[in-house]
Amino acid sequence: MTETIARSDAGPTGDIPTRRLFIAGEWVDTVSGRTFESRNPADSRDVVGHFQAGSAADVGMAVKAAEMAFPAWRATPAPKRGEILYRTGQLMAEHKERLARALTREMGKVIAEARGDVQEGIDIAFLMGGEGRRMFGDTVPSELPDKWAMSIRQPIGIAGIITPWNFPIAIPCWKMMPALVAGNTVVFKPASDTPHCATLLVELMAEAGFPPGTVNLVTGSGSDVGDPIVDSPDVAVISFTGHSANGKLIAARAGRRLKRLSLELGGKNAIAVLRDADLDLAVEGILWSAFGTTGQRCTACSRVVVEEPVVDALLTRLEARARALRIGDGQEEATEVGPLINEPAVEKVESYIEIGRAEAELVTGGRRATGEGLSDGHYFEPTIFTGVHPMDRIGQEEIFGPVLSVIPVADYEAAVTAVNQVRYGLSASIYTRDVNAAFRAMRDFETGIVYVNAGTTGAETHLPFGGWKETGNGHREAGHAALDTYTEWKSIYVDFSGRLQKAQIDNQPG
Ligand code: UN1
Repeated sequence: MTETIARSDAGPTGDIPTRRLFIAGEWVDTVSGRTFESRNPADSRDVVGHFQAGSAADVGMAVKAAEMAFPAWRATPAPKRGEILYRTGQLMAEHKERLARALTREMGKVIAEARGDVQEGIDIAFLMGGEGRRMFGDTVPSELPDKWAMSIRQPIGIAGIITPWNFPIAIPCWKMMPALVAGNTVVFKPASDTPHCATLLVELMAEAGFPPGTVNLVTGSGSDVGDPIVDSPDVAVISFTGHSANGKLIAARAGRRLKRLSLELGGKNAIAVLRDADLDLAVEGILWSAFGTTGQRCTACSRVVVEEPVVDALLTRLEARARALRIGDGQEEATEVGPLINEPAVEKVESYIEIGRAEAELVTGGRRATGEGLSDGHYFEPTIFTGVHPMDRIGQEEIFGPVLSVIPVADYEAAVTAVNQVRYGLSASIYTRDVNAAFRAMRDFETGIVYVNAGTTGAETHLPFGGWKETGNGHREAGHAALDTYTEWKSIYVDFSGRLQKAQIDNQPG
């Protein structure tokens, strides 16, 4: 493994390694020679590494490599492609602790969650490895005699994979594993906040045996690397997870070339708490969903919609527990809330605190977290507002931080209206002991994911993941639905009657 690590390492700058791009099976420097650094959000003095600041020229080479690799890769039997995914999953499992430690250092989430992030990558590698043996279409009867009808999936070509920093191992795997098992080749641009995680993942993929050019890594900014990938006439499909504003810009660019595009964007996920709910259980789910990953999940709970009779009881418990959460470096097993990703994220959260103070009542939090060991990190206190109206800005806009809005409502009908009255539709949850109310919510919530008596986070990799409305554009990740993003359907008819048979005509009466 030491040897593999050395390959991405262009040598130290002082004590700090400089990592390279991965193109055509080689670790290479950028054409420009420019680099950028990645820092630890728990301690901004800690430089994780220097990374290549790629540009359109590097993207061009990566796309060329992916293009050259495509014919042989698509011709490789899918079960054999799947075996390389299995090997990747095995290597990730062997290196799970090392990956998780690196992930916490670069992204900040607490170590238990970092292990979960890596595990989610392992799960999808194995799931999609299995798809190599199962990538089925339909075989159906023809309406005509002596005629065969079936459909098969085929790869699209080069997949441009643009990923966020909040799940820096899991999300690249969610995207690359289905793309690769289906026979596409990949140009991967990770978030500029987490290039190290991406590099470590690609090192393992190279070691697992992906042929040169099937997986290419280009680090750098969205405008210098992401846009050229989206604009490249040779990249056939784009998958992007990130902010809605960026998703809309990408959609406009990709639309000019009618590219296949899978978008996974924002959320404003709600937990509804009915008056009959087990409030202690609800508190556990709310805290975990709202303040886990410091609120930086697309699935994070940022709204609690509560029936009025239980608002006070719930709020008392929530406030006490939120105040007691241990804030600190995620490397410590006891830490419950790690830092935000960077200084602009802290400033964004602060700006919403100002908005919230004008709209509602601050219950707890609302400030940068201070104290021993926190002064060099991007820490923020778990924050709760109450008396929030469903249409208030803090009840409507994605904050992507540890800020929770409590929205009192009169009854179930008002709760459903509030849950649905946002432009996003990723995840929603209901706490109730009433089985009828639970089933109504399963039907009524306008979200791609619904939980009953559980928080809004924690989707598993074998069901479709994605949202309604402005959370996306109708595509789903994970599950076998992910293959729809990365394959073209081909319907095939074989006529073995030896004569011309006309569908819709020959078999009609008269
Ligand atoms: C995301 O935040 O974009 O369901 C992904 C969850 C995780 C995935 C979140 N399994 O919270």
